[in-house]
Amino acid sequence: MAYSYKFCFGPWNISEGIDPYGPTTRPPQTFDWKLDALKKMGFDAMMFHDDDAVPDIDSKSEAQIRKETKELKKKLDDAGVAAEMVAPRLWFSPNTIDGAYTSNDARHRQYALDRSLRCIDIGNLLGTNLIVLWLAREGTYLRESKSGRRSVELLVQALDKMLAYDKKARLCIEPKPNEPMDHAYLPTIGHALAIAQLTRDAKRVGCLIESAHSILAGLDPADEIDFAMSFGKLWSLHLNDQNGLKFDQDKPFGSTNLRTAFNQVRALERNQYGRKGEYVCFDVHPFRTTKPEHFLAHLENSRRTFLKLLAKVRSFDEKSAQKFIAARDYQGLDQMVIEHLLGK
Ligand code: GLO
Ligand code: MG
Repeated sequence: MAYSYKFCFGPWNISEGIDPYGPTTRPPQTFDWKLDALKKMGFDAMMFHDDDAVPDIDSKSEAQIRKETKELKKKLDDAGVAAEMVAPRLWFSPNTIDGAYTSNDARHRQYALDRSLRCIDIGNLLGTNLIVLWLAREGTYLRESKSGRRSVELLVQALDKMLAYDKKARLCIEPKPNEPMDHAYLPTIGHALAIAQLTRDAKRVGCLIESAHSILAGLDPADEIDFAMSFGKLWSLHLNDQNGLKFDQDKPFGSTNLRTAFNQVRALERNQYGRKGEYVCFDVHPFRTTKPEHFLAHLENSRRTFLKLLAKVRSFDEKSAQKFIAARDYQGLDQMVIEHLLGK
């Protein structure tokens, strides 16, 4: 039976075009502008970093954090927009230069943990128990600087403390193999689901697949979706696109490889992603060349492409495909897929 998907993005996805080689190319927009845009475009939810919810969070008291989070919740309620998740931004502060949970400095590890627990509080006030952990700096530039074995232990300790702090929190690991690190400790969905097994409550540790991150790991994002969903562990999703093994590009969904995008939508359909309330989020950025008047095109286009591919998935001639498969005529199957995507 056909069902529909719910869509989401984060305030950071309306970005200004800065890159390591040049400044911004578009003016910044306020949070209210972004929320209004999300609502007008008919998206269902917003994802948050802890400091998207409470700017300058490190300089604020717990009482102030609660107050500002409640104000945000009211804004979201008035707009009829849900908070999908909250993620601690553990890669920006002077305290996380050497990693967060795996820093060699115990004070910095404590900072990361404290901030993660505040993040769980923020999630509770915003009505979500989903905590996304993109472990940006948990890895090394220099292999000899940390012990991989000890880093796994430190990661498990940190996850355990979060799980113990709130019995309802669900931790959702977003793996990425590199960037900013040379090598990250949890580069793939396999790693994320494996480390979940070492924690005190594996049921509450799941994962988030980002298309670009899978591609950077040399994997097929559709296979990652099937794998994670075989474990019932795909709790969120960052669809986007990526042209090979380069810097993280966060291109609009389907922008580089339509067939890979088609196969991701196919995997989502066959596994009934979204049935338990999960959202399809787009972690995409405007091209640096984008003019301010086209500020939102990458988001609208990503959803549009998703929906068009969904129609392609639902109209795929499965019977004919099965005939090709039974005859081991994969040449025929290949052409059938290509022509289906090309259309009449
Ligand atoms: C970067 C990540 C990043 C996270 C976000 C949520 O490569 O994709 O955008 O998804 O910070 O934790
Ligand atoms: Mg992401």
